[in-house]
Amino acid sequence: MTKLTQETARDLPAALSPGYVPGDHGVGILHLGLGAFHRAHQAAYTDAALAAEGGDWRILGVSLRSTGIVDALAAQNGLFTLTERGDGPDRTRVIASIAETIAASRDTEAVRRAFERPEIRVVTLTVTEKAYGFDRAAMDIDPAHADVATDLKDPRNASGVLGLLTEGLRRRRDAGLAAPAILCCDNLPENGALLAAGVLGFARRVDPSLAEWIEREVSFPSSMVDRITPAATEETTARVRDQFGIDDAAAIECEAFTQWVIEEDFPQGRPNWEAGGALFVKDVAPYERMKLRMLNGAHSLIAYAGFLAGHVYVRDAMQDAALVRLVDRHMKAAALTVGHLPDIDLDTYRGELLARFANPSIAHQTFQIAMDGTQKLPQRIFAPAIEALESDADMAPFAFATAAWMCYCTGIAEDGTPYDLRDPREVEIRAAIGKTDKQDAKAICDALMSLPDFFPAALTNNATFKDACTTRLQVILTKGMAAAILQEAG
Ligand code: CS2
Repeated sequence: MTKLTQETARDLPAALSPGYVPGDHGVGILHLGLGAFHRAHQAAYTDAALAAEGGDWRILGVSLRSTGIVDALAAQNGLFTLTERGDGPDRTRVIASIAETIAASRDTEAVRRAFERPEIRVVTLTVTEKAYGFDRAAMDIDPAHADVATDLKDPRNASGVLGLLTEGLRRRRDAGLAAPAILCCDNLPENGALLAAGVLGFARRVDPSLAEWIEREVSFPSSMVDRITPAATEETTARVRDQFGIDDAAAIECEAFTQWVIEEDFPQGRPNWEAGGALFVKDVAPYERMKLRMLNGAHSLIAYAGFLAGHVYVRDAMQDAALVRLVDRHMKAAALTVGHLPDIDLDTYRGELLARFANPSIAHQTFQIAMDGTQKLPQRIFAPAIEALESDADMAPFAFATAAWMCYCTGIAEDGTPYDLRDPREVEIRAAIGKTDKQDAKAICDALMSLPDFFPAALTNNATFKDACTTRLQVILTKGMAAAILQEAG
């Protein structure tokens, strides 16, 4: 079997090959988080930009935890195949935008040193919500977050996200280098402002003059990113092997749809990401709200309700007519909280989302989406729930999604099988509901609503919302999720 490398890539059909000679282009982007999503999204946009316009914009990719992806990419000269799977035939191409890789767990100093390279003009991040260590309510760092706490003690040897960014920026300032733009690509609300607040919060504690420099010099544009990308499986690799006769240990597959809306604020320049379809706007917030509340909110509903009802993949859940009615209802309620977008009709968007979720070629596990609920629910479910309550709109969809998450927190499937919650607050959640009677919805609801810094007071103090959650959780616990879905869907 032929391994994918620079040499073997030359023999591939032209349609697969990058439209440029990778070695002709230098590095310009430092990216943290080399997971599937980055390879299906920013790496693909950068690839399109390089093909369209050239430039020294290849990516130095850092994997913060896993070393496997770094080894796989290093053995393939950074190349990997991306297969887009939508309505039409699959479309596979070789992405060549990743030039170099670092496994942070093996060599963290190499990551810190990467910031010292003058050619780095943009830093991008896909590290997941939980990796940062924000105190979102205070728009500051959470000093209790494990990485933040460790890095505050030894900032020059930082290895967590906020610590690394701060130390990287310190080195740039001290070397007299221009500040890069730092672009957060995680599913967080106002992710640019939040990341700025986190980095500044960290810097203020270790070096106030650095904080001033960062405030003056560093731009943190916000961005909304979207492309459904399940974790790659053996089938992903097998498909590429069978179709093209190449062995690609970093192969990835995703849906055909893709969207990237970015705030235009790149003082040192940026790739022509428009070539991949990116949209540059002044204010990303309404796009973010739409995506987080309609797509991700409905995704979380599907994850918890679908997983508990026995649906392994989102596409299976979308065959459950009653659950689809709830998904549609959820998106309608969420849409009411989004506001006006000049170029997007929210009814059309909702219809597209239903079709995207049902995509039979995408094997996206409900259990994968269910993870990290405490990091996801605030922006996906709680924020629109509060707005729905304020405007006297229907809050039942948000209460049902919340109740589904609460049932998921019990950690026991309906057939009695235990599962890990895969949430950074798993221990706390288990401690909170450990002693409660697993049939007592009120006790579980009270316990989970009392987790510190999680449920907003606007929800816990609202008897209507609390009752709506408790009643629904009681139905789920008593009758099972499938029956509860049917009852809720009416
Ligand atoms: C999903 C997202 O896992 C999750 O929480 O909701 O990863 C979702 O697939 C992406 O945001 C789609 O762009």
